[in-house]
Amino acid sequence: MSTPEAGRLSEILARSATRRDFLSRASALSLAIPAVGAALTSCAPNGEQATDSAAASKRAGGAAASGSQESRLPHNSDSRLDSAVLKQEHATPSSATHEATAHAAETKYHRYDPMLPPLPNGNRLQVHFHAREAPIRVSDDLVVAGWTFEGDIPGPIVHCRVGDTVDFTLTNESDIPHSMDFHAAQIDPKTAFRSVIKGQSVSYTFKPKWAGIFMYHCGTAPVLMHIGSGMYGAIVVSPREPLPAAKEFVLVQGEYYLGDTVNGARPFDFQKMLSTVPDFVTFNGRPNQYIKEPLRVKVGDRVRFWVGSVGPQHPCNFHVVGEQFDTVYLGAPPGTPIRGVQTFAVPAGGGMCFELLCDVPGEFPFVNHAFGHGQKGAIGILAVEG
Ligand SMILES: [Cu+2]
Repeated sequence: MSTPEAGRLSEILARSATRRDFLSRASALSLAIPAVGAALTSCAPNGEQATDSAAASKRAGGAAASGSQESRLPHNSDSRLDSAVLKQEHATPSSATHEATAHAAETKYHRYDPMLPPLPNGNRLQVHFHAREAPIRVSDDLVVAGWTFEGDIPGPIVHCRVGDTVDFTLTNESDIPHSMDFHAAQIDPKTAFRSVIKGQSVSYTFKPKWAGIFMYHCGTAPVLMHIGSGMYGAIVVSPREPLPAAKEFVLVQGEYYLGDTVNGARPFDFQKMLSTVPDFVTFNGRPNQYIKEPLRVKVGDRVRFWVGSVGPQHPCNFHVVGEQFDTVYLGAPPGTPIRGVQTFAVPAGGGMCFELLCDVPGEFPFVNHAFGHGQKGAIGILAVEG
């Protein structure tokens, strides 16, 4: 970072009186650097959205933007900003905003449905997500102060085919700026993945080129804080030629780094995230939820697990106790299969597809075989009924 930018950063952070203020300013800065001067005008209410959305969509359709147009558009900075910002900050940022903890005690638990949702009719899919802070009950005795897409952790599972058109819009209902980065998109991230402030939206269109399970996440600085506070999910892109019939489940592994309870909810703690030692590791946002309520299939069923790890730090060393995968797709199915696999690691920020044929009845634990992480909640039961 150049000296004038660093000086500007120090000045703004010195004025950050509260943690919430810090987060807003840190996020707003991500809109600004390296074009600090244009930053806050990029957040001007009304009028901007249609222009920006049109520009992003146009680009997604292959049209090149001129250099001058690009320099006027708001965008996220590179990730070097994150550590630069946090070196200046003495308070410990956490996700404990008012909205993220309000009415925490009354929040109800629900199991996150792991079934792959059906494909859309036609070749076009409209997806409109809202960035919201909300308390989420992830077990009987634990509510977390979440930053979410659509009020849950993870956000909804999106399902489409290779080559489908996905029209995506994010509307921010939170005081902190947020954004959306789809790993299934090939698009200019500076504009499509840019942050928007409360009340504003960003729209873009993409056509997934490869099959697989791909992470989506908020990309607003500090990215670690936004992913670590729950702003993630998965899109499954099926190949155009259907894979063999199977019971299809989506498992998104995510880690929780939690601070002390505030207003009945435990906030996500940035300093703890930096330590990389999580309190919980979860499949679909709740520790041990599929022990309590297993995935149920029948003998003879083929099971396909779409497994993603959103991290923010750790891989998922995916294994099913008492079973073997006949097929693991390292890349886009139906290509790149490997056969006869006991365990394979899905990297943080990655996704893979695992298949097995359930020819033996029983209760089969599926785990992160890095057992410290299994012990912390990344475990469930596949119940095969005869
Ligand atoms: Cu965010």
